[in-house]
Amino acid sequence: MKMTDVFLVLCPLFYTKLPPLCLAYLAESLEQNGVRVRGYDLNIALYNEAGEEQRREWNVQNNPKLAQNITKTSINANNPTIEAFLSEINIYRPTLISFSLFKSNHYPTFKLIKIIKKQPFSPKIVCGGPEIGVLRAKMGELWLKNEGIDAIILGEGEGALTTLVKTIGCNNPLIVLSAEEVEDLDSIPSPSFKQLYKEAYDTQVTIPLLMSRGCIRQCHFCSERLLYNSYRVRSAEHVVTEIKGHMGNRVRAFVFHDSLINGDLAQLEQLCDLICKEQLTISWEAQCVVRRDMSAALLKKMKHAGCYNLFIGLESGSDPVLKRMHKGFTKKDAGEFFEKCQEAKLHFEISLITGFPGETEAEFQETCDFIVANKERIPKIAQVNPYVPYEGTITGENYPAVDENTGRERMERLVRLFERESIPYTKSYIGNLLSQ
Ligand code: B12
Ligand code: SF4
Repeated sequence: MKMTDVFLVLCPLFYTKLPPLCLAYLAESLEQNGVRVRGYDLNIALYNEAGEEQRREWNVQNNPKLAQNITKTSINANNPTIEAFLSEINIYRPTLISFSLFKSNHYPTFKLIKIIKKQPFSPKIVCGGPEIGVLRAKMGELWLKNEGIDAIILGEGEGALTTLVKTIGCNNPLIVLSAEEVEDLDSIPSPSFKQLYKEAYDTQVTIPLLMSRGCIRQCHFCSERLLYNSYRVRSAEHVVTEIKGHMGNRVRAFVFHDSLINGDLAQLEQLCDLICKEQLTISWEAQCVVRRDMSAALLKKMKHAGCYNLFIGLESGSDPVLKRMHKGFTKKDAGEFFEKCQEAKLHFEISLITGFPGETEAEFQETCDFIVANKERIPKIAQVNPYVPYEGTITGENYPAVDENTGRERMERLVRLFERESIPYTKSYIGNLLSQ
């Protein structure tokens, strides 16, 4: 008897401190449409087996070496986690196995697909997630087909995956579907994580949330535009109902995974008002952009609604660099925004990029001066990285490239400045986007 339609799988490397939103969203949507689902977070399962040193390297870092190492040592039929997973394929005989592909996990994913294809019962394989479009553009469809993939879905997978599982036949060419963006985010069922809440998550105390998809800005160094075409936001009621559901499972801490929490100020205000009205005692953090039109009053409301930290992409303290980056604000706007956060007693952290194309020594010095001038307002520097061009970004080709060494050297000079001026910063996030 057929017991499952879809296995949803996430391979390492992926962040381990929060359960993965991609699996949770896809699982909930499929189930709502009558599809039987099983979730396999192989990332967390293999992390739990790993030694202490490997665990330290697992999170946050851009670490293709570790991904290759795990591919060699753990992704094989002798590994107990993989063996158990393969035997479940034979027990539940799913129609489809879905893999979520990120830059950080494609080596292990492709090896596992090859192993699955050699099993006596080998279901169709579908891949989606942010890296699938990048790989298709770089390597082509034939290459993906040769890796054992039967279908790829570009974009938000909720609707398209449901359609695919109900229609997939035995076509030979690679099926390529472009998912349509869902206009009304309230129509997507909120993730409950129940498909993932097995042993690994019993102790989970923090849950990721999503209020919006997309971004209102178009910074030239950012690959966000490859993921979403338009900015959409959920209603406050929909988000609060989800929060209350998690609170029923004793969860009180949340991290918003939105590209920015303040894309729609009216909706953000409604969310804060509703959290306060319903007296939900929760804490949360989020990413946020500098906005001239955001008031200190709203920042205070956020604080009352449980916000304890904001991550703000400043990137530079020089107006010509900010303009070239297309950040949409000036250093004056940033200084005033930080002052409002301070007035609201809202803790925040900022990130910086060194060596963006065209950045002159004088412009870099302006950033140093800005940081020093605002050191009483900025509670912490979260992250500093030399500029790295990503696929799909506008690399600033109209400006002379700053060589890699200069970018690194400026990053190191900033760190020395933080030390000298006693400005708090997160050591592990200095240069963390550089390949290990
Ligand atoms: C929050 C976040 C983080 C957090 C938490 C990470 C986590 N993994 O949960 C932190 C800060 C730790 C982090 C770290 C990193 N991150 Co990050 N992060 C994000 C962010 C802002 C949100 C992710 C999210 O939860 N989205 C919401 C969920 C629902 O969306 P989703 O996962 O994309 O899934 C949807 C679709 O992709 C699709 N889908 C997914 N799987 C599948 C499967 C199938 C079959 C189908 C059909 C569809 C499908 O449907 C899903 C539902 O709509 C995104 C940017 C963004 N706005 O999405 C970047 C992003 C995911 N991060 C990225 C990167 C590069 C990193 C780092 C490598 C950075 C670094 N060098 O340190 C590390 C890697 C850490 C790790 N090992 O995983 C890139 C990934 C690019 C890529 N091509 O893979 C993104 C896309 C940012 C970007 N624009 O470049 N990140
Ligand atoms: S860097 Fe942030 S604000 Fe700029 S486009 Fe990307 S997600 Fe939006």
